[in-house]
Order: sequence, then structure tokens, then C-alpha cells
Amino acid sequence: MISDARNYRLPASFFAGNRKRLLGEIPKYSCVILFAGEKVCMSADSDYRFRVDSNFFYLSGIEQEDSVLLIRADEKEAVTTLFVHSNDPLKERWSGKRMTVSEVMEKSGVDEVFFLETFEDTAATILADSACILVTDSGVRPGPASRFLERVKKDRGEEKILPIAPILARFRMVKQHCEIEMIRKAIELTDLSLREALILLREGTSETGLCSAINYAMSRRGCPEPAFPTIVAAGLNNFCLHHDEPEGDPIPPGVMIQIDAGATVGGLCADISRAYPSTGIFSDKQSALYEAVCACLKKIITMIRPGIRISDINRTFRDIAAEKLIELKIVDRQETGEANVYIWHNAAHHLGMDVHDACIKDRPIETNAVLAIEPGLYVREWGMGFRLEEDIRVTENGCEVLSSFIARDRFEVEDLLGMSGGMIPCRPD
Ligand SMILES: [Mn+2]
Repeated sequence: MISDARNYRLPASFFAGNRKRLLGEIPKYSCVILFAGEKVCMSADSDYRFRVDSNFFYLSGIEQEDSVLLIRADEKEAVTTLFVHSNDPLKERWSGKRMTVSEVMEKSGVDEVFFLETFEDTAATILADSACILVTDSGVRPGPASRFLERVKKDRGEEKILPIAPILARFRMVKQHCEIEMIRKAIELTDLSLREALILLREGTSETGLCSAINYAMSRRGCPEPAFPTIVAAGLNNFCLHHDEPEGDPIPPGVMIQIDAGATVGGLCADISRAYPSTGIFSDKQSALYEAVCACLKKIITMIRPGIRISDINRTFRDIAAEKLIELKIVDRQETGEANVYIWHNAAHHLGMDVHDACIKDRPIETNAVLAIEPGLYVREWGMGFRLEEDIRVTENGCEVLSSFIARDRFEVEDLLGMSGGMIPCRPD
């Protein structure tokens, strides 16, 4: 069982392997240039916590801001270089230690490491070389990648640019063994965090209480930033899918609590959703809707195998969901189009370094793809709506539910909550 996320990281051979594979797919005499990204200002002189660009990380293993990766592919061989911040003692006094050259070498396995001060000269040389094909990112966000792309377009025109994103999306759609191991650990950490938080429910708590408990459990085990803002939505807040500003009022008895949370380990994400009755025991209506969503989830899991597409999953989900809504008498059999009123989102996405991971839209799924499967139903008339979400790995003839050990069965959930229907009055946080 995981005790600390910091004990796990992808090996340098993973990043070196990704670079080698990329070289097999780009023309000879090209230059790959990728940017880690920069810190983003929050307000005045405070920045948001830095989050590295995932494509940069996939090829370098480095998470330090402003770093640049350069791969020069000549006729015969390729040289990989990382440009990183120098170890400025004054900056380190304020902002903490930067990686040393040998740490960068060890984590990334590149051929050489230079300080960023030398990057401009190198960039100018590459841009002046009219034969060279530049392989770089689209730079959708403002930042160094988009600024560099603008410069290339101006100096060289668009025809010498090869976008890297589609190539890397194709790679990233199929996970390697070490990535799957990291996702397994991220799921374990998410499970631990959920279980710790749910203990609070026994004595009464708020959305804020649960949300902070989940984040705290992750953080103190080496995951200070979850894969995405933790969602805890009780009662009518169920009807905000990304309710990530938890409220401090006590959660009343008799409502459903949607939790959607995920830890990251080694740069890979988990994404798990569960729904719990605040009283600890499902009422008849809660149980009926819960079983309906479970049935959708189970049905989807049986259909997953190599060759299917995300759109197949979504179509199956909508069909079975409509059937369940009719069974529950929420929708009339004569008006099945009405089911869409209660189906608010699709039921699957790729999962990896990004929680909604890179993919080529609707490309058939291959063995070792990792998906989050998340059917949900939202019924305003009943005052409740929720999704249940599992993370799965596609196998040669089906799929493995990586998160199967996290209580989901209705009776397992009631056991886990351990409240026997009696909740001690809520205590505001
Ligand atoms: Mn998800």
C-alpha cells in the first residue's frame, strides 16, 4: 500500500525511450523544441503553483519552470539537450533549490545540460538554418511555446513547422508498464484519502470538511496538488458538475454527496467519483438511482476491448441510461428523447499525465489504454444527481478495473460509512 507518493517516479529510461520513438517518426534533419512553461502570475508578486506542460514532461522527465528541451536529429544521430535555470544562490534563497545539472541528467537521461542563458544563441542558429524542420508544440496557451511559435512563423513561415501534439497524443493514448504502475499508486492514494475523509461524515461535517480532509490526506503523503480541484457536492450542489468551491454549512441528513477526486503519483493521475448518502444508508430513491448508474457502469465495463471507440461507449451509455430512466418511471417510454434531460455528460475519457489525457479524437482504443469511465444521471425532480467513476486499463480481450478495490457496491458503501442510519448532529467547520 502506498505510504508516500514521493517514493515513486518514472525512470529516465521511460523519457529516453519516448524521445527515441519520436525520432523514428520525424524527418531526418529536424529540430524538436519543447517548453516546460512558465509560472503564471496570480496577483501582484504571487504566482500560481507551477505545473509543467505534459508533452514536455513526457519527453524530458523534468518539472522545473522555463526549461527547454532540444532534440537535434542529424543524418545519423540525435543529440538531446536540456536548458535549465542556473543555480542562482540569491533566487534559491527566496524560492528554494533548483535542480543541479547532475540531477537533470539523472532524471532525464539527456546527452547534455546547459543553462538557459545560452538558449537564445542556440535558437538563433536553428532559426537561421533554412533546411531544418522545426517540430514544436501548438502553444495553445499564452507562454514561451506560443511566443516561440510566433517567432518561427515570422522568420521561417509555417511550412517548415511540424506540430508535435498529434504524434505525442498517439503515443500517450497507450500507456507503458511504468505509467500504469504510477496510475495504480495514484488510485491507491485516492482511495486512502476518500476513506480518511469519510470518517468525518460519522460525526457530521461540511463539503469543506470533506474536501480539505481529502486534500490533506493526499498532501501529507507527497501529493500537494491533486490531479484536479477536488469536488465535494452535497444535495442540490450535485447539479453543478464541477462544484469545486465547497461550502462550510453542515451537510444535512438525507442528501447525496458527490465526490470526484484524484491524486497524482509520478506525474500520472487518478480520477475517481463516488456518491454517498449523507445519512450513511441509502433511501429507496437514492438506492434506485444509485443502482441505475451502477448498471450503466457495469454495462460499459463489459463492452470495453481493443478496437472500440469512445463514441461507442457514449452511445451505449446513453442507450442503457435511457432504459434505466424508463424503468424508474422518470422518463416515459413514448418520449425517450427526454432522457437527455437527465444525462449531462459523456461517460469516458483517456487518463494519464492529464486528467483528460491527450488523445486523437475517436481513434480506436488499443491494449493498455487507460480510461476513466464515468456514467452519471441527474434528476432534479428527486433532488439528486451523481456519477460513479472507475479507472480501467484496456487488456487484450477486455479490461481491468484498476480502481475495483474502492467500495462501490451499495452494501459495501453502507458498511464503509458505518453509520447505521444514525448521524450525530452536524458540527460546522
Ligand atoms: Mn473523469
